[in-house]
Amino acid sequence: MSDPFYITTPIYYVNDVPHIGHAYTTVAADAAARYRRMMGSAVFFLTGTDEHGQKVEKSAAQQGVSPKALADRVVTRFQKLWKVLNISHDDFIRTTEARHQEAVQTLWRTVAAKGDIYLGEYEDWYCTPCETFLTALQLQEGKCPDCGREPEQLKEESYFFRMSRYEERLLAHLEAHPEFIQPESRRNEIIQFVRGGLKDLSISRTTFSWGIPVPGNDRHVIYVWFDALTNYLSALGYPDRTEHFGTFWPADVHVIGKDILRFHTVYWPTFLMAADLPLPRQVFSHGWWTVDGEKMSKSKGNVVDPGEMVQRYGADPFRYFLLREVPFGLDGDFSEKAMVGRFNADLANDLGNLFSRVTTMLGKYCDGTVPRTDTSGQLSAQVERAVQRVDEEMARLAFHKALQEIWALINGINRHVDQTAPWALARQASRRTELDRVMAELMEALRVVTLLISPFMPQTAAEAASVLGLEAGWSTRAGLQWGTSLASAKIAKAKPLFPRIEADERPRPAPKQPNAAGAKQVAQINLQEFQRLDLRTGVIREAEAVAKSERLLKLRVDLGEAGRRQVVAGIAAVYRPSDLIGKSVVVLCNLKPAKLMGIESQGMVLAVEGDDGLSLLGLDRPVPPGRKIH
Ligand code: ME8
Repeated sequence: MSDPFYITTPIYYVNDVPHIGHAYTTVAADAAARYRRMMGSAVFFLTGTDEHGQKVEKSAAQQGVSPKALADRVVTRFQKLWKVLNISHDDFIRTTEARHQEAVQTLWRTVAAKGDIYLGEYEDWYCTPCETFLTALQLQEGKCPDCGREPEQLKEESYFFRMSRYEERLLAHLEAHPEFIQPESRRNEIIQFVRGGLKDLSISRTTFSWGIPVPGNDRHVIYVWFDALTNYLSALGYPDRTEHFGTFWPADVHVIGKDILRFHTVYWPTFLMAADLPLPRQVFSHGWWTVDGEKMSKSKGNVVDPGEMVQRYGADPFRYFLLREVPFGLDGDFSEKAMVGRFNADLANDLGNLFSRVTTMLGKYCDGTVPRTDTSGQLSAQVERAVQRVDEEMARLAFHKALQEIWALINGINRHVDQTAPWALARQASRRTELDRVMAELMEALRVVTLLISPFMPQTAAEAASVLGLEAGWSTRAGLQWGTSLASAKIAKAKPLFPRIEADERPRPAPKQPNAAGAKQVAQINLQEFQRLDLRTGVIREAEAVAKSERLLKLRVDLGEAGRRQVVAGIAAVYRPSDLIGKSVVVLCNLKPAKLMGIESQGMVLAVEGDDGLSLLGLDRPVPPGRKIH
């Protein structure tokens, strides 16, 4: 097997559900992994979740569950999303797994045995959202310089890592290996930081307990970043020096967002130096997504749910958009308008059209069979050049450039169709040989395009490959070579790969959980229209399960002067009848009565789908039942 390739994503915190930023890093790493597999490398692609630390502990406490229960719930959200996005990771590591905890404790012991860990006292600041120790000098007007939130002051016994010892060695490494930090601009920033002096790093905490115990002193838990970074080793079987470990360590590239660059290019290499382990070859830090020009945040309600995007546009168009829209390494902005624009222009028009017009012509003029003939024309040179350039761009993780090259080729092939005009050749029997040749060349070009898009759009490529009748194992380095492998192949009838999205038309029904971006596209109404809804406050007086239904509860809702009504609600998965008695709710009273499981429902209680299931709409302050909502 030729050169091994080990690529990783960050392991994501489980205090929050996945969003577009997580999807971005993971899709990018996936495209790189798939490309390298196609080129014949032995690839190990790792992702996972970061489940310890104060942030996760806090979040779990707020939700009234144990940190492990929170992790167990949120991890499935990540795993499901990676499935729908067709992420081809070889392993998924969770930091609560025994294999990881052992690795972290061994790394700790190794560094301690070197004399690089000592007990002291930490007296400074800590930013929990960033899981970062800060000095008073670093604070900006009392706030964390990275996230702008207020840090807490700590004074506690702590173990320290002698990071200062590695300042010179790290600088020398950064200078000798310009490829270590990419892109270049980020490298300078880190060199400046290290030149400013490395202090010893606090690497344990005593004031909370959700973490891996320090070997020999379980009053302390290991600092979450010492824990998390070690995942890149533990997934390979460290501390056992297995063949697997020997094959894949050091990692070829850690793909991360720019928010966590310092942890990966200062802390991580110095931990590894202390443990006498080789350093990763590269850390690639990509840019930051905003949404409709604004920072993404829960309070703004503009967080983009990748699952929703996949539902609306499909996994491949979403993957394509993420990697094509923004140069890898720079910041970018997400909007559905831009997404639809790319979909129609690049996917429906350029790629989709090319595929359908060429296969349709083959059906018409060649009876669906690829002519067996010489194909060494002008197209072959264009394709060979594109393959070469894509390879160069992928080596630098310049996904946007690789895609530009592929699209330049697609457009070149579309022009070739126009220039050779097979429909005109088909009208003259004397030009049969020429027509055969043009069609064979076009089909060969389609075949190579299918391979080239496969790392980015695996489903579409598989569909195209099946139309072309390519055999299993079609995506190989050898397959990228121009040839005649399709000669005499019978081509299936192709469905359009990307039916166009018309302006303002959603390809799928409105999502279950519209976010702010989604809400903007819903048609506007005026006040009179709103007032047609008879919305009133109500109080639940009785609640009982509905026989044979796991979803429904039968409620009796007090509407004050308007009397009591029977309402059937699909909330049994989240609410127990006994918890509902006395609860204030919002009721839509003029909804036409309907029968649910044979029981009449005379209205609807309003609820919203949260990340963990339904939540009933309530009132902020006590209000008598029956009041009209306006
Ligand atoms: O930092 N734009 O986990 P995390 C682009 N557990 N990428 C974004 C993004 C945005 N707006 N928001 C998040 C952690 N990301 C640690 C990592 S690794 C040993 C431990 C992506 O859940 C980006 O990759 O906060 C960023 O680095 C990562 O999510 C942070 O994920």
